[in-house]
Amino acid sequence: MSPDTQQWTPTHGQPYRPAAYRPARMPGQESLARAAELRERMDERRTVRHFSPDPVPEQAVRDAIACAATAPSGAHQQPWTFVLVKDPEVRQQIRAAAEQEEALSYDGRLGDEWLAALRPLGTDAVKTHLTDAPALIVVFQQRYWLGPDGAKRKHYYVDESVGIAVGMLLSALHLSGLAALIHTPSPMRFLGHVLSRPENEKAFAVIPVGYPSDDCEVPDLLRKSLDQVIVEV
Ligand code: IYR
Repeated sequence: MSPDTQQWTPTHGQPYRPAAYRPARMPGQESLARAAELRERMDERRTVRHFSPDPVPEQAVRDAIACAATAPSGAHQQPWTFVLVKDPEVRQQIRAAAEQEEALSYDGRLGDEWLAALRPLGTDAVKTHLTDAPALIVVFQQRYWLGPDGAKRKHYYVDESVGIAVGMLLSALHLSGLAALIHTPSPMRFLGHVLSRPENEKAFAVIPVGYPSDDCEVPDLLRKSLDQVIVEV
Protein backbone atom coordinates (compact mmCIF):
# COMPACT_ATOMS: atom_id res chain seq x y z
CA MET A 1 0.00 0.00 0.00
CA SER A 2 1.42 3.39 -0.90
CA PRO A 3 2.02 5.92 1.88
CA ASP A 4 -0.70 8.09 0.35
CA THR A 5 -3.42 5.60 1.09
CA GLN A 6 -1.89 4.24 4.26
CA GLN A 7 -3.92 5.13 7.34
CA TRP A 8 -3.00 5.34 10.98
CA THR A 9 -5.46 2.53 11.81
CA PRO A 10 -4.35 -0.98 12.63
CA THR A 11 -6.24 -2.04 9.48
CA HIS A 12 -4.14 0.31 7.31
CA GLY A 13 -7.21 1.94 5.87
CA GLN A 14 -9.13 -1.25 5.20
CA PRO A 15 -12.68 -1.45 6.57
CA TYR A 16 -13.03 -2.88 10.05
CA ARG A 17 -14.55 -6.32 10.18
CA PRO A 18 -18.18 -6.08 11.40
CA ALA A 19 -18.71 -7.44 14.90
CA ALA A 20 -22.10 -8.47 16.27
CA TYR A 21 -23.39 -5.98 18.86
CA ARG A 22 -26.28 -7.38 20.89
CA PRO A 23 -26.12 -5.94 24.41
CA ALA A 24 -28.87 -7.32 26.62
CA ARG A 25 -31.72 -4.83 26.61
CA MET A 26 -32.19 -3.22 30.02
CA PRO A 27 -35.77 -3.31 31.30
CA GLY A 28 -37.33 0.18 31.24
CA GLN A 29 -37.84 0.23 35.00
CA GLU A 30 -34.17 -0.45 35.56
CA SER A 31 -33.15 2.26 33.08
CA LEU A 32 -35.33 4.73 34.95
CA ALA A 33 -33.84 3.78 38.31
CA ARG A 34 -30.24 3.87 37.03
CA ALA A 35 -30.73 7.17 35.20
CA ALA A 36 -32.27 8.79 38.29
CA GLU A 37 -29.42 7.55 40.49
CA LEU A 38 -26.79 8.70 38.02
CA ARG A 39 -28.42 12.09 37.76
CA GLU A 40 -28.20 12.46 41.53
CA ARG A 41 -24.60 11.30 41.69
CA MET A 42 -23.50 13.58 38.88
CA ASP A 43 -25.26 16.50 40.53
CA GLU A 44 -22.90 15.96 43.48
CA ARG A 45 -19.82 16.57 41.30
CA ARG A 46 -18.09 19.83 42.04
CA THR A 47 -15.04 21.48 40.58
CA VAL A 48 -12.49 21.47 43.37
CA ARG A 49 -9.70 24.03 43.69
CA HIS A 50 -8.41 23.08 47.16
CA PHE A 51 -6.81 19.66 47.26
CA SER A 52 -5.41 17.48 50.02
CA PRO A 53 -1.90 16.18 49.28
CA ASP A 54 -3.10 12.66 50.25
CA PRO A 55 -2.29 10.08 47.59
CA VAL A 56 -5.07 8.60 45.46
CA PRO A 57 -5.38 5.00 44.29
CA GLU A 58 -3.35 5.33 41.10
CA GLN A 59 -5.05 2.51 39.27
CA ALA A 60 -8.39 4.31 39.72
CA VAL A 61 -6.92 7.27 37.84
CA ARG A 62 -5.57 5.00 35.08
CA ASP A 63 -8.97 3.30 34.86
CA ALA A 64 -10.65 6.71 34.54
CA ILE A 65 -8.24 7.55 31.71
CA ALA A 66 -9.10 4.20 30.12
CA CYS A 67 -12.81 5.19 30.36
CA ALA A 68 -12.03 8.51 28.66
CA ALA A 69 -10.17 6.68 25.92
CA THR A 70 -13.38 4.81 25.03
CA ALA A 71 -14.87 8.11 23.80
CA PRO A 72 -16.12 8.32 20.24
CA SER A 73 -13.83 10.31 17.96
CA GLY A 74 -13.76 11.68 14.44
CA ALA A 75 -13.02 8.78 12.03
CA HIS A 76 -12.17 6.80 15.19
CA GLN A 77 -8.77 8.49 15.15
CA GLN A 78 -8.63 8.72 18.97
CA PRO A 79 -6.65 11.97 18.81
CA TRP A 80 -5.67 12.18 22.47
CA THR A 81 -2.77 11.67 24.84
CA PHE A 82 -3.21 11.77 28.62
CA VAL A 83 0.00 12.51 30.51
CA LEU A 84 -0.29 11.43 34.14
CA VAL A 85 2.08 13.61 36.14
CA LYS A 86 2.92 12.36 39.62
CA ASP A 87 6.50 13.65 40.01
CA PRO A 88 6.38 16.58 42.49
CA GLU A 89 9.23 18.36 40.72
CA VAL A 90 7.43 18.28 37.39
CA ARG A 91 4.22 19.49 39.05
CA GLN A 92 6.23 22.35 40.57
CA GLN A 93 7.63 23.23 37.14
CA ILE A 94 4.13 23.22 35.66
CA ARG A 95 2.83 25.40 38.48
CA ALA A 96 5.64 27.94 38.11
CA ALA A 97 5.09 28.24 34.36
CA ALA A 98 1.28 28.32 34.68
CA GLU A 99 1.40 31.03 37.36
CA GLN A 100 3.69 33.14 35.20
CA GLU A 101 1.15 33.04 32.35
CA GLU A 102 -1.84 33.46 34.65
CA ALA A 103 -0.30 36.52 36.32
CA LEU A 104 -0.21 38.22 32.91
CA SER A 105 -3.76 37.06 32.19
CA TYR A 106 -5.26 38.29 35.45
CA ASP A 107 -3.19 41.51 35.21
CA GLY A 108 -5.14 42.52 32.14
CA ARG A 109 -4.53 40.13 29.25
CA LEU A 110 -7.99 38.60 29.77
CA GLY A 111 -9.72 41.96 29.36
CA ASP A 112 -12.37 43.55 31.56
CA GLU A 113 -15.32 41.54 30.30
CA TRP A 114 -13.63 38.19 30.91
CA LEU A 115 -12.34 39.26 34.34
CA ALA A 116 -15.87 40.36 35.24
CA ALA A 117 -17.22 36.95 34.19
CA LEU A 118 -14.69 35.22 36.45
CA ARG A 119 -15.22 37.49 39.47
CA PRO A 120 -18.14 35.49 40.95
CA LEU A 121 -15.90 32.41 41.07
CA GLY A 122 -13.05 34.24 42.82
CA THR A 123 -10.27 32.59 40.77
CA ASP A 124 -6.86 34.22 40.63
CA ALA A 125 -3.34 33.62 39.32
CA VAL A 126 -2.24 31.50 42.30
CA LYS A 127 -2.55 27.83 41.37
CA THR A 128 -1.85 25.86 44.55
CA HIS A 129 -3.88 22.95 43.16
CA LEU A 130 -1.09 22.19 40.69
CA THR A 131 1.27 21.20 43.50
CA ASP A 132 -1.21 20.17 46.24
CA ALA A 133 -3.07 17.57 44.19
CA PRO A 134 -1.09 14.30 44.10
CA ALA A 135 -1.59 13.86 40.36
CA LEU A 136 -2.19 15.96 37.28
CA ILE A 137 -3.63 14.64 34.05
CA VAL A 138 -2.42 16.83 31.20
CA VAL A 139 -4.60 16.20 28.16
CA PHE A 140 -3.13 16.76 24.72
CA GLN A 141 -4.93 16.87 21.40
CA GLN A 142 -3.16 15.21 18.49
CA ARG A 143 -3.93 17.76 15.79
CA TYR A 144 -2.52 15.44 13.13
CA TRP A 145 -0.46 12.29 12.90
CA LEU A 146 2.75 11.69 11.03
CA GLY A 147 2.61 8.99 8.40
CA PRO A 148 5.50 6.59 7.97
CA ASP A 149 6.83 8.90 5.23
CA GLY A 150 6.91 11.77 7.75
CA ALA A 151 4.03 13.64 6.06
CA LYS A 152 1.27 15.18 8.16
CA ARG A 153 -2.13 13.47 8.05
CA LYS A 154 -5.11 15.40 9.32
CA HIS A 155 -7.21 14.32 12.29
CA TYR A 156 -10.89 15.24 12.14
CA TYR A 157 -13.15 16.82 14.78
CA VAL A 158 -10.27 16.97 17.23
CA ASP A 159 -11.84 19.58 19.55
CA GLU A 160 -15.10 17.68 19.73
CA SER A 161 -13.42 14.30 20.22
CA VAL A 162 -11.11 15.46 22.99
CA GLY A 163 -13.90 17.48 24.65
CA ILE A 164 -16.09 14.39 24.80
CA ALA A 165 -13.21 12.29 26.17
CA VAL A 166 -12.51 14.86 28.89
CA GLY A 167 -16.21 14.88 29.86
CA MET A 168 -16.06 11.13 30.22
CA LEU A 169 -12.85 11.44 32.24
CA LEU A 170 -14.43 13.90 34.68
CA SER A 171 -17.45 11.61 35.08
CA ALA A 172 -15.28 8.53 35.65
CA LEU A 173 -13.11 10.32 38.22
CA HIS A 174 -16.15 11.62 40.08
CA LEU A 175 -17.94 8.26 40.09
CA SER A 176 -14.72 6.70 41.42
CA GLY A 177 -14.75 9.10 44.37
CA LEU A 178 -12.04 11.44 43.12
CA ALA A 179 -12.18 15.21 42.82
CA ALA A 180 -10.87 17.12 39.82
CA LEU A 181 -10.59 20.54 38.22
CA ILE A 182 -10.34 21.58 34.61
CA HIS A 183 -7.53 24.09 34.57
CA THR A 184 -6.76 25.90 31.34
CA PRO A 185 -3.72 28.11 31.76
CA SER A 186 -3.39 30.25 28.70
CA PRO A 187 -1.36 30.09 26.56
CA MET A 188 -0.60 26.44 27.26
CA ARG A 189 2.40 25.93 25.00
CA PHE A 190 4.72 25.51 28.01
CA LEU A 191 3.07 22.16 28.80
CA GLY A 192 4.38 20.59 25.60
CA HIS A 193 7.88 21.81 26.47
CA VAL A 194 7.85 20.73 30.11
CA LEU A 195 6.46 17.30 29.21
CA SER A 196 8.53 16.88 26.00
CA ARG A 197 5.52 16.18 23.80
CA PRO A 198 5.88 15.84 20.04
CA GLU A 199 4.96 18.75 17.77
CA ASN A 200 1.63 17.21 16.62
CA GLU A 201 0.28 17.49 20.16
CA LYS A 202 -1.37 20.60 21.57
CA ALA A 203 -2.25 20.92 25.26
CA PHE A 204 -5.99 20.98 25.91
CA ALA A 205 -6.31 21.11 29.72
CA VAL A 206 -4.56 20.32 32.98
CA ILE A 207 -6.68 18.26 35.35
CA PRO A 208 -5.50 18.07 38.97
CA VAL A 209 -6.90 14.93 40.61
CA GLY A 210 -7.14 14.13 44.30
CA TYR A 211 -9.31 14.55 47.36
CA PRO A 212 -10.69 17.88 48.54
CA SER A 213 -8.66 19.40 51.39
CA ASP A 214 -10.23 19.25 54.87
CA ASP A 215 -11.07 22.97 54.63
CA CYS A 216 -12.18 22.86 50.98
CA GLU A 217 -14.96 25.26 50.05
CA VAL A 218 -16.73 25.55 46.70
CA PRO A 219 -19.00 28.35 45.52
CA ASP A 220 -22.64 27.61 46.35
CA LEU A 221 -23.57 27.49 42.66
CA LEU A 222 -27.02 27.10 41.19
CA ARG A 223 -27.42 24.82 38.20
CA LYS A 224 -29.92 25.52 35.48
CA SER A 225 -33.12 23.54 35.94
CA LEU A 226 -33.99 20.79 33.50
CA ASP A 227 -36.63 22.88 31.78
CA GLN A 228 -34.04 25.60 31.21
CA VAL A 229 -31.76 23.22 29.35
CA ILE A 230 -34.11 20.86 27.51
CA VAL A 231 -36.24 21.78 24.52
CA GLU A 232 -38.51 18.95 23.48
CA VAL A 233 -40.05 19.05 20.06
N1 IYR B 1 -7.44 30.06 32.83
C1 IYR B 1 -7.60 30.93 33.96
C2 IYR B 1 -8.86 31.75 33.88
C3 IYR B 1 -10.14 31.01 33.95
C4 IYR B 1 -10.99 31.08 32.87
C5 IYR B 1 -12.22 30.51 32.94
I1 IYR B 1 -13.51 30.77 31.40
C6 IYR B 1 -12.64 29.83 34.10
O1 IYR B 1 -13.89 29.25 34.15
C7 IYR B 1 -11.80 29.76 35.18
C8 IYR B 1 -10.51 30.35 35.08
C9 IYR B 1 -7.52 30.14 35.27
O2 IYR B 1 -7.41 28.92 35.23
O3 IYR B 1 -7.55 30.76 36.32
